[in-house]
Amino acid sequence: MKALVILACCILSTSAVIRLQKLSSIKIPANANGDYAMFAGAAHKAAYDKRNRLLYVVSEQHNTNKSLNFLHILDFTNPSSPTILLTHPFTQHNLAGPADIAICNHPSDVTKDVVAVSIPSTYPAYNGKVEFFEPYNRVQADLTRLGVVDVGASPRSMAFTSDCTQLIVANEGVPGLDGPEYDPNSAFFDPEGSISIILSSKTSSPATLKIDFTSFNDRAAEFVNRGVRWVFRGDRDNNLINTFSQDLEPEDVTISPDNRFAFITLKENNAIAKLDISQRRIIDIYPMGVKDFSNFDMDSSDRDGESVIVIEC
Ligand SMILES: *[C@@H]1O[C@H](CO)[C@@H](O)[C@H](O)[C@H]1NC(C)=O
Ligand SMILES: [Ca+2]
Repeated sequence: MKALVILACCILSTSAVIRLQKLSSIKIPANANGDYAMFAGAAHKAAYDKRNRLLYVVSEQHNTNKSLNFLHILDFTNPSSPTILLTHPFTQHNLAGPADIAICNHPSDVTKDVVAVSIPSTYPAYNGKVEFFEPYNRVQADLTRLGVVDVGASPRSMAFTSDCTQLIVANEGVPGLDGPEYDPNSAFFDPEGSISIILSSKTSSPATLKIDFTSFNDRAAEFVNRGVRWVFRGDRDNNLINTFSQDLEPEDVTISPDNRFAFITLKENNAIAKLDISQRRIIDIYPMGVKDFSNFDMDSSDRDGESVIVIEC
């Protein structure tokens, strides 16, 4: 079972202390029968629609059992007792379940509000999609699908510019087989990590741009020297070369308040990429450096059967 816990925040201005207080919780079912289950990933990612006081919750992607992939729409008019208004299944052939959900509430124009769901392919080698919806309509009790577009391999996190006209998508490009495990013809493949920019998502076939990291390949040594991790470089015994750009894996996106830049974490590479949104160009990759543990207590092994706190490393 996975439950959403709803917290209320009260800021005490005199001392600037933030205290969180539990208001309510709601269980999210793991399948269409309404059953709850442990470790089912029923509540994986959420996005809040502040105009309509709705919470959109997607389940974790199930590649093999498509009957477990959902978007739930919750009524948050009263956060003390949220309810599920609608459950939308994702059952498309060749696609896994949703990886992330994003909503844009336009500052002044309600007709520009839009919901996006990123959906990877069943096999990581292939490109995924982003599907667009109108926000849930309470009067009609209906979720209208606007359209769907192709993005890069294994799309994950997404962020809208504040005017809702551009959606930035991190396509992680995780390595894996290009077919089922039992099929001897399935081969290992590591797709390019990339960023998609989707324009005017409220049309039935929005324009998209895809930006990858191949232009950084001839500077790979420089970035590695600065601390960017290039984890899998290939298997030379088997003549497999894996480039720097294939190894960079965009994970989470956030956009600067002035909408000029997107910052994209490259988790596996311990780095952050900076995208100039209007120039459509990744302008730099910043290494995150290493953490000095010498002043922290740490239990560095889960295999010794006990908790040994190492005081000095
Ligand atoms: C998929 O999940 C449903 C709902 O829990 C279950 O009834 C079904 O047996 C599962 N199918 C497979 C192939 O695991
Ligand atoms: Ca990759």
